[in-house]
Amino acid sequence: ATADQWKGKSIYQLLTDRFAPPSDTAPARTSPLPSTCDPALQTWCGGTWLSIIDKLDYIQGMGFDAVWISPVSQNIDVYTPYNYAYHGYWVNDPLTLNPRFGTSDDLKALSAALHSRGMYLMVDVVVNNVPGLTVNDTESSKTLVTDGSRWTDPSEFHPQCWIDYSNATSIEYCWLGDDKLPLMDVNTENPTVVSTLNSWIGNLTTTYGIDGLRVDAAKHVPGPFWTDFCKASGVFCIGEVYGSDIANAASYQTQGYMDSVLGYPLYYGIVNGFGTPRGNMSAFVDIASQTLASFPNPGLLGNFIENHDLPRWRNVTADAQLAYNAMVAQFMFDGLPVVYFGQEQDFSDGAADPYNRAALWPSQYANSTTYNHIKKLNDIRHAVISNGTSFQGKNFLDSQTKIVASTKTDVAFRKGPLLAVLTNRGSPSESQAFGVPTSGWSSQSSVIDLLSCKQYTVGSGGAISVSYAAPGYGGMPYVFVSQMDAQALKLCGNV
Ligand code: ABC
Ligand code: CA
Repeated sequence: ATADQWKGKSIYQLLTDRFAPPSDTAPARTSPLPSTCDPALQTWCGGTWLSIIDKLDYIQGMGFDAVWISPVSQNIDVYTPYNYAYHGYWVNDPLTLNPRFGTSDDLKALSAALHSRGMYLMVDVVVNNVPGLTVNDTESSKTLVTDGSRWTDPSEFHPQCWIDYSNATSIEYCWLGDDKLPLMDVNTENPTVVSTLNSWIGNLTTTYGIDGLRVDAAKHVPGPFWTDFCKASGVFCIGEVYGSDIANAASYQTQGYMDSVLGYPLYYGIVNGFGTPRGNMSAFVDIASQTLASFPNPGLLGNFIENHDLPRWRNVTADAQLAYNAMVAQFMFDGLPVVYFGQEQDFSDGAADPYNRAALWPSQYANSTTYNHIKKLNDIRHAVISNGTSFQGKNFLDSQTKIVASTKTDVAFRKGPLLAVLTNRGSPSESQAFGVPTSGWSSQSSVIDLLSCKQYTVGSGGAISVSYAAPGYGGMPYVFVSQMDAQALKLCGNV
């Protein structure tokens, strides 16, 4: 699928090994299966491509229309100083499937199952590096071997050096990983490497009906490589450009390296703004404004508040209302929401890798409050998108987010027909209010908060005032729409 077709989608990110355990229909590829999945052990817990199929109702029931799965390619299958490659990122041969997660037919079955539900499949691809294993030939000499790697010739690698993050060239040509487990940097200028990878990616997407790619370590490969690689893939590419540098992230769109990138800058903005009670809202406003100004197409950014490399949101802050506000920012801002599995179950263990990768099954896939909050946010997006609801001639997808008011603790932004009013005051109930002086709606008109389905009357000059006092808790987010639109959207019954 193209970038245009991805516009408006909402993505659920999962690690294949950890999302769902094998059942009778999904034979185990790991034996013996552990009786409990302890993330500290950094080993396989048994999830497969077929086991994902068993739980698609759970994902679709939350309103997602795309699933991003961890890398599908073969990994080293040996013990390392960081234990085993359960996460799938230690790809040694992009061209071969990872037998831990199933067969070629299994991956086709997952793709078909998603498509029959009208959902897209996004696959994570790792081409920048392959793991190198250190072996002791003799007492004194150590050699690096590329166990089972596609690449063996020295010309297929960049010479060894560790990345110095203050040096742009080093970021592209030196090595990720560390002494214990070097990630050997593939020579992505070598013509054989380039043509092998380009023909592989075209084949992969067509053979398995892959609709989009999450491009691992995008900032570690010179951009022009991606232009051709993504073209050869024939599908939407969203790159991982880890870091807060907005100009650098935006260059992937301005230079035409790929369709889009994950919203790392906005992530830092959301953490600064909503990661602590009465946090730094002006940092959120700054980053959000710069993001809007810097990316030619912010509507394609992948907006997240946690992932497999970052702390769980609820580890950053336990406060539920802060999480709900952060999620409204994640869903209502320009871009595609990307929810990391477990976010909907309030997983809070996991300040870092590997603890942020717990198996989902102990949650029993519960119909939790947060699951329903996410469902509501997806429902709102779907309703405004499919209904074409517009404001001043602009619909949700075609209008750019606009920040209309902010204070130290509050922010209001409009996207098309919706006005989000958020706070970082947190859960304690406060007899405090926040006023949006110019909501865009006319005085005395009626608006509905789609999260509570309550009606509000717009005050003079178009002002809306919200209160942060509520029985038992405060600090809730609001998503307003005009009453007429609310009736058309049918999200709040007969309002
Ligand atoms: C293993 C162990 C861990 C151990 C670690 C050292 O080694 O499991 O317990 O702590 C895979 C596995 C990992 C594994 C690594 C290394 O390989 O999943 O479990 O860790 O063996 C992608 C994937 C990631 C994957 C790889 C490698 C790449 O999402 O899962 O890891 O194929 C860098 C890369 C980025 C990479 C990330 C993990 O590391 O750029 O592609 N992710 C700075 C840099 C970033 C850097 C980040 C973390 O540090 O700028 O480029 O990401 O090292 C902000 C700044 C940022 C700064 C952050 C920390 O602070 O603005 O720039 O980021 O304020
Ligand atoms: Ca590189």
